[in-house]
Amino acid sequence: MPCYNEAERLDSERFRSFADGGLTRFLFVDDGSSDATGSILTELVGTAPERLGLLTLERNRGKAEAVRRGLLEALRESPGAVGYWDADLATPLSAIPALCGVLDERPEVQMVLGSRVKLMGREIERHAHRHYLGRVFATAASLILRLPVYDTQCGAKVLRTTDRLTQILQEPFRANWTFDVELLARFLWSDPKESLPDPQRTIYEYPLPVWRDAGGSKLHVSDYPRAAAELLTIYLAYARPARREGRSRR
Ligand SMILES: Nc1nc2c(ncn2[C@@H]2O[C@H](COP(=O)(O)OP(=O)(O)O)[C@@H](O)[C@H]2O)c(=O)[nH]1
Ligand SMILES: [Mg+2]
Repeated sequence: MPCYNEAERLDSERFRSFADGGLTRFLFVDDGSSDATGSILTELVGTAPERLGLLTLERNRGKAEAVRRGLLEALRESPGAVGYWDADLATPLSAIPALCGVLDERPEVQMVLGSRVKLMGREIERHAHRHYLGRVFATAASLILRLPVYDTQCGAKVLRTTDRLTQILQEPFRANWTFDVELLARFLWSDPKESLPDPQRTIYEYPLPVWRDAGGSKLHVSDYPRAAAELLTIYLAYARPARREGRSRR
């Protein structure tokens, strides 16, 4: 759970009660917060230290690095799967068993991505401008990755523990807001020794039943140009044909 200045939004009780009943362990990463997040998390973790943990980054490193450091820390305990989840609980914690269930039912799947698809009978509540900007972004990401992926940016993902996962998390991400796209690019193309995974079998998008914009987002429309620049960086570093061919020849 990457947390940066979440004192206002963090719903400690929800985490406590969810952790109480289940198999999930939460590791909160305090990403150099300057508000009361650190003390709130310390208190929360103290109530159930066997199920809740805290990793404190001394200074603010951004969501991508907070997630990467948290995942590597979580992997040290060799769980069956790890994941990351936005602390504002825009995706409710109740989706965790559903995403993990996909890993249980489909042994070939290595990544389960929560996906915000506005279907009848679902509660996907996003502001219109974020929805449409998000669709443009998602289309660009899908072209770069050459995958029919609908939603790369939902902050709810579960990843099967594999050597490949540990390996692709070793280096800090180049991107910050769009690191999810970079994670997918690394998963697809970064290991020249192993055969490349078939994304249609190994990556699974799970249409969420509920997703509610929690408000208080730190991502502003003014960040979109930066997100676009990050996508270009990802394309140049991983996806352009010359890079991919170079990798497969190595
Ligand atoms: N904005 C921001 N969020 C961070 C940072 N580090 C970790 N996060 C976490 O990233 C998650 C998503 O943040 P949020 O502002 O809700 O972004 P959005 O939902 O994508 O609009 C939250 O759990 C944040 O606490 C950081 O440096 N900046
Ligand atoms: Mg949010």
